[in-house]
Amino acid sequence: MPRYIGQRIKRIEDPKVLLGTAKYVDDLEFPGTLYLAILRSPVAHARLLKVDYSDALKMPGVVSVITGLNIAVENRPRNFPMAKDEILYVGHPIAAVVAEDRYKAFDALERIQFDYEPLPAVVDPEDALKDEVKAVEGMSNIGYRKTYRAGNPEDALSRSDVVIETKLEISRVYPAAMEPRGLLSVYQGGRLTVYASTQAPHFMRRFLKNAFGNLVSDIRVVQADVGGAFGSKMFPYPEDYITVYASIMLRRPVKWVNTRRDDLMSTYHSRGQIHRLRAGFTRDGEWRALIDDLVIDLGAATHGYYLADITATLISGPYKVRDILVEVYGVRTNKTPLDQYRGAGRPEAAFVYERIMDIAADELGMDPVEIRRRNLITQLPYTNPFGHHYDSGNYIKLLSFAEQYYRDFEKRAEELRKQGRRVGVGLSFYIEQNNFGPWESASVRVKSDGKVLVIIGAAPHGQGDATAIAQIVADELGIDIDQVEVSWGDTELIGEGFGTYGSRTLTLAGNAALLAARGLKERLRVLGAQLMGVNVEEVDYRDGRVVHLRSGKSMSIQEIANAVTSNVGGTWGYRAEPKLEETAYFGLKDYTYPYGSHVALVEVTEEGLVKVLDYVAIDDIGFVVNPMLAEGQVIGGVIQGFGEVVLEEVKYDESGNLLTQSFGEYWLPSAMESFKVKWIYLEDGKSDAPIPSKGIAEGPLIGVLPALTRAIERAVNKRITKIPVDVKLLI
Ligand code: MCN
Repeated sequence: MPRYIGQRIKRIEDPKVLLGTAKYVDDLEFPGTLYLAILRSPVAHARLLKVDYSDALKMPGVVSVITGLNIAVENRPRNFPMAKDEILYVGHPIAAVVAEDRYKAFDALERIQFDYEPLPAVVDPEDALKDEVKAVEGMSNIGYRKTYRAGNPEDALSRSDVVIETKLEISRVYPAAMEPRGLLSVYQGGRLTVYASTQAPHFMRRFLKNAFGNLVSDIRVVQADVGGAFGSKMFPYPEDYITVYASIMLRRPVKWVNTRRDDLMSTYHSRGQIHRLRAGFTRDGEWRALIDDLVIDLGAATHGYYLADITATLISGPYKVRDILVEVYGVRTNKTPLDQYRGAGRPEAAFVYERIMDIAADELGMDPVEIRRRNLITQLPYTNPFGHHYDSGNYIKLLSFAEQYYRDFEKRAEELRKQGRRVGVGLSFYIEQNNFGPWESASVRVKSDGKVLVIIGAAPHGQGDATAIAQIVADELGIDIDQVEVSWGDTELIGEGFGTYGSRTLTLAGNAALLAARGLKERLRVLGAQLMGVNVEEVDYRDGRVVHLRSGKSMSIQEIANAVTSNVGGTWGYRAEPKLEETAYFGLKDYTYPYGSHVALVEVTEEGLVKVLDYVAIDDIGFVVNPMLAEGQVIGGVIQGFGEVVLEEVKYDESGNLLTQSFGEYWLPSAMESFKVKWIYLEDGKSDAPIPSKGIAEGPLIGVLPALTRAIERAVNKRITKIPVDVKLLI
């Protein structure tokens, strides 16, 4: 019987955070560290004519100024981490000052003169599509173009009884991690060690190796403690390359940490999609066809286009519609480049298919639950029109479960409406795609004190995966959880790995740890038998002991570890290698597809504030290893989603000036807006992994957008087609 998995075990990660002993990049100190500050463009689009940094260089404490850094950086604007001859967005790095302390570095930025000739800025993504004014000189604004076609959508649309035509907008948001991005690059004795606020150290090493492999032979990347990432610290940024370059050139440790203002303009924004669509339904609510023009606002680089691919291929969500055309246009604009944020393309898809469901329900006079029931996929596995293999579960069962809450919330809303209050209820159903692969690694090792150290290639940064993985390993080895330690985030601890993203860590690293622990049991049997002088065929591993079945003799893990690690002379000979560790890699053949339904009861006050009166999230993620950790993800994700629906929007003026340069203008949900979230989980949709889990971390942000939007729509009784919702305009 497992003792730990399935239980609400408290997080082993928390003591250092609570005690203030966690070390973020900015807490790390090396003797002789230099500080790097970035001069960023104040204009959106211009020809850069001249950068004069001679005055800056004369300032005391200034060591170096870097401009026009020219190294091959995958997919960055024109492959340069810095503006060379063309400025492409507000915040585009123009120069970097390296100085003895950060104050001197920032002071010196003010002494750099640069001449530029303004160019017209491309701001509106639909204007960009016209391709008249160029966002990047000499290049088409259409940086990415793809057609997704399935069935015969034109025909299916023409044969529909009712066609909904609408434009839906999901604004740009900023993935607001509590800790801004930062990096400390230490070049010492010919070796490069990079301490980073990253969610994927092995990934970062691959990128840095490609950029600097000709200058340094090996790169070690260490993940410092990370104060949140939400997808934004997955790929390296221009500043990372600039800082690493500076430390290699100067042969000194160099530290750069973004200010909040810099972070708001340089951390890649996300979402930024516009859908102009026509959706065809039969009179009794069957969704038959979709034709959608998807414009994604890529900003000043094209690397974020894959988000539109994810949205397009999941645009039918959990529904049976198969006649679909999505024309994807990825447009360049003079804005901060776009990349992933929690959910990465799936929240956008869910916003679209769930808006379609609710609008259709209104147009057809149908109940929102009924129209969904009518269209939900009933047979799993199911291959969707663009090749996603929805693997397992029971959508109808989960919907019926959610319906009970929906009906109850509706009753309560009715009562409140009688008192003259503006109240609405929203229900969403969503599908999630996760376990982005290809695999993850784990090593399990017995230390000299007999405790078990698990090292994973993934790099959690707040999710609590270490606790869940300790639960898995403790159960597999039949030992107490306090005998298990989990370590991660250092490319030197484990050879290869990926990181923590795509709601993959528990399933991929957790199962890798399980397989490694199984291997370790074998090693312990061999060593135990050897040390007891008996045949290995005659021993069994049972709850932390190797037991000789005939005699009842046994040795604990501690005793075996002690014998092996204190054996100075190696006197027990050469008959077995004293190997007390095992490494395993685990990957699934395909993605997994959790699903869920969110139900919200919302009031819009006289002042135009959105108050969530009740909220329930119901998910099926297969086997849940630690319900408390999963629930934590749901609560955080739902509140984050409230921000996206009600508060958060990156804003630019028509010249491309960034208007949201502080938390005064970019509003995040605070304790004031937060509300209680009830989480319920079903376990019908298991994955194929030995521990048959799927991911939870992004699902809540997918389910919340359409549920809250609908609830607000019902409260104000006006159709909503854009998030964030400008509630004050609607009341
Ligand atoms: N879990 C579980 N049983 C399951 C699935 C998960 O007990 N069947 C638990 C896990 O043990 C883990 C948590 O739930 O504690 C989330 O696990 P998982 O779904 O595997 O997701 P990841 O750990 O891979 O998290 C990545 C995900 C992503 S993609 C973003 S973005 C995001 C998110 O995590 N960024 C976060 N949540 C975040 N939470 C914090 N605090 N900070 C971020 O930057």
